[in-house]
Amino acid sequence: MDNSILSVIRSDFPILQTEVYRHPLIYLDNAATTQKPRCVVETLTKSYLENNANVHRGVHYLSQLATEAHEKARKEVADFIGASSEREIVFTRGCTDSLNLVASAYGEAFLKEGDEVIVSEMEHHSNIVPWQFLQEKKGVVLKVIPVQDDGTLDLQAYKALLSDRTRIVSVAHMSNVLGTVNPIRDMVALAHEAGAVFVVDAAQSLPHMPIDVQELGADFLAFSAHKVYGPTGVGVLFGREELLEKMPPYQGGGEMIAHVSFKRTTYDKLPYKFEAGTPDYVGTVAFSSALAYLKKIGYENIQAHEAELMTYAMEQLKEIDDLHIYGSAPERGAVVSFNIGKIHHLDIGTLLDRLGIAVRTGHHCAEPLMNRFSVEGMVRASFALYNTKSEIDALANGLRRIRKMF
Ligand code: C6P
Repeated sequence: MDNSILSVIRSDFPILQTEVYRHPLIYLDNAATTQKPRCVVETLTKSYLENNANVHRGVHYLSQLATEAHEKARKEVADFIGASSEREIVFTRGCTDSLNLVASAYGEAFLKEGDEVIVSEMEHHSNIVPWQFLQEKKGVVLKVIPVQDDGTLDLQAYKALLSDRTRIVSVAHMSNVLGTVNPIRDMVALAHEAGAVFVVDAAQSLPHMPIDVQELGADFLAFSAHKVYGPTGVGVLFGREELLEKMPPYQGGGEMIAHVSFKRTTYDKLPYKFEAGTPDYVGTVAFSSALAYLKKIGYENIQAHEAELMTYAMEQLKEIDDLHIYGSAPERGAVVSFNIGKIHHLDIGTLLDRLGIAVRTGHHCAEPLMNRFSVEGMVRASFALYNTKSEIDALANGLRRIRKMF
């Protein structure tokens, strides 16, 4: 990306001007959460200052304004990911909540003892633990696609795991640790041949690549707004209408009902059946600002810029003695995890922080993957559309200094 364009983009993110211990902030923890452009924060503020009323409840002016904005945001999300209609977009609290919704509601209704769920060894805990609940409650069998040394999934093993007992396959589109982008379309086709439904965890992919749920063939797809330049507290579950229609509600309360009586309660239509309680209608509208911002920049520009950053980062990191990068998948997003010799990942993260460089350290909520690579933790640098090559230089210089200290 041209430097002048990049500096305009950076000026949209006021937080990037922060100083940390007298160093300019270098924010390389984007896989945990991205920073927010000014337009998103302004939408949040404007909604609270000018447009705040509970949605779907009031006949009054403000409630109608808020409802219209919230439902428009839903339509924009549907269009953004190629859903057939707004009825397929359930607003949740985040990707974790979305995955729990599928596991709980679909699992509760359609899975029984001995049925099989397939996940992969590179999953985030959010795509493991909800399925383990079903293991405990219902005797569902959890099967795991192994990760190979290069950080790709073993697709032969995947094929062998599929059986006529497979009911669900739930896999990350992109690993939050290795950056590996999985061949979801092919994996979906195989799952469908076996008669299973496919859940895509798109928490890490949507910030970096356009997603079309029809093209992927996904039955369900989950993500968080806060990783896509949007606010915290908002997530999305896309679900094919016919599946959502068949599923029982996830939680009970206001919003999700048609009629309540002590004799019999009936539920609202899609997607409200799955949205008990007051939704974060301010957050959803701010999320639609984030999506508009992404569209304005254009995924093609984001992808080109991030690919350039990744190539540069790999070149720089490979120059550092004893630095080991985990995974080398040919298809990978803007995330790189590594260790340096025997230096503890936490020490590296803490020392980088003193230089103003924010990275994540630890198990990255992917303990099985850490076990796979026989480590307790890793250091992770993850990039976004506003990062620069000079920030990568600062990271590499910082790492060289740290290596010398031990
Ligand atoms: N990963 C990371 O630093 P929530 O916390 O609900 O917004 O997203 C959960 C989640 C699900 N799947 C994947 C692949 C993820 O990476 C995450 C969140 C962050 O890697 C925070 S742990």
